[in-house]
Amino acid sequence: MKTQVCIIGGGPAGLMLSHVLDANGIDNVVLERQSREYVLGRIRAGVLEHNTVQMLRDYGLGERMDKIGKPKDGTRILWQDRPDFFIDVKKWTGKQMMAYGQTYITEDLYAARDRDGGAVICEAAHVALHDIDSDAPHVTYERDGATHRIDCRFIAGCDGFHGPSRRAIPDSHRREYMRDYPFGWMGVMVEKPPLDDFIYAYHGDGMAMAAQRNPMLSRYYVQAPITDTPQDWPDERFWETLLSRFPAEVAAKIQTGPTIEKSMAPLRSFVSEPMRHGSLFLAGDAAHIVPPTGAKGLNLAFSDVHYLQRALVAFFKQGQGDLIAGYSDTALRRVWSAENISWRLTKLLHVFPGEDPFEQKIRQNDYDLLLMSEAAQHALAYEYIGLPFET
Ligand code: RFL
Ligand code: PHB
Repeated sequence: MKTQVCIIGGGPAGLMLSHVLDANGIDNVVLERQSREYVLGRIRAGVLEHNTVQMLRDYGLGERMDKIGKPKDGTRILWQDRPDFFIDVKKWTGKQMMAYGQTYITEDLYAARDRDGGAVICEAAHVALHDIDSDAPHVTYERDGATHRIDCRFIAGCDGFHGPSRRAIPDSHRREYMRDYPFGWMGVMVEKPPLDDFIYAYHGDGMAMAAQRNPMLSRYYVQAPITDTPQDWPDERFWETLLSRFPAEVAAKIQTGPTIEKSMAPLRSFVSEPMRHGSLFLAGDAAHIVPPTGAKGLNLAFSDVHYLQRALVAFFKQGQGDLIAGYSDTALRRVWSAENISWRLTKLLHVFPGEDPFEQKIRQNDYDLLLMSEAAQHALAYEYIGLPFET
């Protein structure tokens, strides 16, 4: 098989890139290791930045989002024994966020690929990249007991943190920056109406968070030791812990019940530079991971796709290579700003095992600055909604 762009990974980054390239008349094929049902069964992000919302609308993918998604003016922070704070993105930036789950976006993207006759090959095993240093790379994979080959001009590595694309770049040309946190987020899904706002709650025992998917589906998280598994957190323990970390008047409004999903998400900050090597581009989690504090992971995947599609369209349609050459630097500027805010929010809102009273005082002082200073409120809102795309 021959195509212009071979996209490895059928998560949000790969599917969105495929959709946008197709809309620009650029031939592409998506190779996904898992079945479609598996990909659609994953429960992950729930908050979209203004830029992501705009991209979905611009490419005809906004219909269901605008129907069932919930626009949000910001996110609330509650703090044990301190006044509440609202990250007011509407007030400071004029923009809104959208509560719309990654699962819905992936469903919308698969539906659009089906409708437009996009080539998405699921259950592609042993995907391997070849000749990425050349102008004529190829990708091999196995399916139905046979080995297949796709020749292309470019490869887009959208295969997440564990995929083969990043590792295809020689170690000597790749630098990785990593921070693992000693805790994770134990998350549950429950079929009960959510609270009105997204809420991060800081408590001396650890963070808790309230999120939402739809009017009858709530998502909650508690900070837990990294070694914990869902088996360590029977529903009763989860709810007791969650409610104890929210102020009593908010806890009273949380509707608990039997959970329909429970999983542990480790927290990690990670960037691999550069995001291009020869004919291979990396986008999304293949190149970087942020901790969920700040909800930047999915939004960064979309921002990479924005810069990458722009570069590929300029190359194939106008014969210009400068955006291809600049892709990595441009994408990385936005990546690092998201890494920065996610890291700072993670430090602000979590209890770190072994931290001393000095670190606790500094954290409290960071929060007090937010309560006091309009300049600090403005700066946080600006970073939280995500930087504008560079033109
Ligand atoms: P994805 O979604 O991981 O998709 C990559 C796709 O590549 C496929 N793949 C391969 N395909 C072919 N051959 C191979 N060898 C392959 N290896 C892997 C995978 O099956 C998959 O379908 O990356 P993408 O598209 O870059 O999208 C990024 C987002 O999914 C991610 O940033 C967020 O979901 C991160 N994230 C969260 N972000 C938030 O903003 N808020 C959250 O609450 C939130 N929760 C989460 C998360 C990520 C999690 N992970 C990665 C375990 C919770 C979890 C548990
Ligand atoms: C979610 O909706 O699951 C969610 C929202 C905000 C976050 C993390 C997760 O920071």
